[in-house]
Amino acid sequence: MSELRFPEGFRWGAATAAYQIEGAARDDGRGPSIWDTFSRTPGRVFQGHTGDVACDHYHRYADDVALMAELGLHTYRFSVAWPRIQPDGTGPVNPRGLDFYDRLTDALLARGIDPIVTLYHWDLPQTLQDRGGWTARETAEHFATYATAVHARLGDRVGTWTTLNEPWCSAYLGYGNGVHAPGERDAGSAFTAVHHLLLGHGLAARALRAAGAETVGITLNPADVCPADPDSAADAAAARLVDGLQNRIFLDPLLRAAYPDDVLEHVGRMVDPATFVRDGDEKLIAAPIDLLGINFYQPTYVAGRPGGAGSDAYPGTDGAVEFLPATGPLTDMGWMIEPAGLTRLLERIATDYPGVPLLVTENGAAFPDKAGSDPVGEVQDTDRVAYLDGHLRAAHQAIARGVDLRGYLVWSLLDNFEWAEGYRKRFGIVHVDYLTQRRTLKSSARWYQEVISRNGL
Ligand code: PNW
Repeated sequence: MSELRFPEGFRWGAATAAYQIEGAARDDGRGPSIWDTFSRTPGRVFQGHTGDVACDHYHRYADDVALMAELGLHTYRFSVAWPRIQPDGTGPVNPRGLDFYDRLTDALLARGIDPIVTLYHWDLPQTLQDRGGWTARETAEHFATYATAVHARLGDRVGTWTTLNEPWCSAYLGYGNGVHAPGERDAGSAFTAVHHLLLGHGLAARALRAAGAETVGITLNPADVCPADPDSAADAAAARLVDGLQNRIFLDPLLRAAYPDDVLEHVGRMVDPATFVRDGDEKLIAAPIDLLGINFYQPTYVAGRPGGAGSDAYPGTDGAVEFLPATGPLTDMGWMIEPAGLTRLLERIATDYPGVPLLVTENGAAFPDKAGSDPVGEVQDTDRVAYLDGHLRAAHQAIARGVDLRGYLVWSLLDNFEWAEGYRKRFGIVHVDYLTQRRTLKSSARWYQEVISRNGL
């Protein structure tokens, strides 16, 4: 296959999230988060798995940073656990919680790895949930206070800050269909949460900027929404609706300072937006950003059908939309493998929302360990190599077509706690044996190391 080079300065890295890898759920004054509560509630997570121990990264971070250095990562995206910093979500900071991220940051910098901090990857302090969580407006304000506290400690060494990871998941899976913490099921709550998450982002982004943060952004999981039949007007309308619910409801207020009218109208069938959107909010949400993080896993195909089943992850789509089942080769999540979706998505965002540099903050795949592969030697994950190779070619194609894509972060560095799926889904390029906490590079890690060193494929 022909050689493919990425632009000079392209940033190669990997991503993780606090609750998925840290463990140490009760160490050093950490308070409980909604994911502790959720995972300890029977029936919520596969086989009752929790993040209590996870990859024990809290105690093994130095070894994990050494692994990153071995792979040649330029950058590492990790999240800060809010309940380590403010155990109750408000009030005085817990210095021992900040100490951990201080040590981690220093370890990364000592190896020449540039940290990217995500301030919120879903682990809301339980105390704030008890006061309404993201359905309560005050949570947005508390989030900005927390962001300021983390920046005060790490801002002299961390240049790149993202506020939220995938607010779509927090709102729709957390408050809409209950698949994620806090497990609520109410369309009105989901839309209220969308707004307060965005408001929290805007307030935090502005506070970070005022404190001198170099690069401020947010990470979304926008969908590449495709009509089942490109010639069908009904399918196009369905695609437009889903695009509104997953993409424009976030991108428009963030980058155009206004919710789209068609989205407000759809939301209004379930809850009156005037009950949570106040004058001036959209302007606050549109605080300037320097970077937009894109997480991409698979495309979404929809058809417009009266009586269609819809999806409980997209409130109000029942009776109107049919989500097509994934086809072709699937990952262990049952997700489709269609790299062209990444090219389409990046081009679409660059076209419709020009002027913001993009970063792929997550892309990767879960595959089971193969029978016959030898975790003590190396896990032969050729399926993951093929997935990553295809998506890097797709990213390269977007760059060739003019998209300002600054880098690519693989999800994930380590096998980890895959939310409602527990530990049974493995996304890592590094294998984790949860009995011994032994890390073993998979062949995808060796392959990625080579990609980074050549800056291409
Ligand atoms: C993202 N969906 O989650 C998260 O940012 C990661 O923490 C997670 O491990 C990774 O992707 C893999 O799942 C998602 O239902 C969870 O569409 C669910 C969905 C999308 C992303």
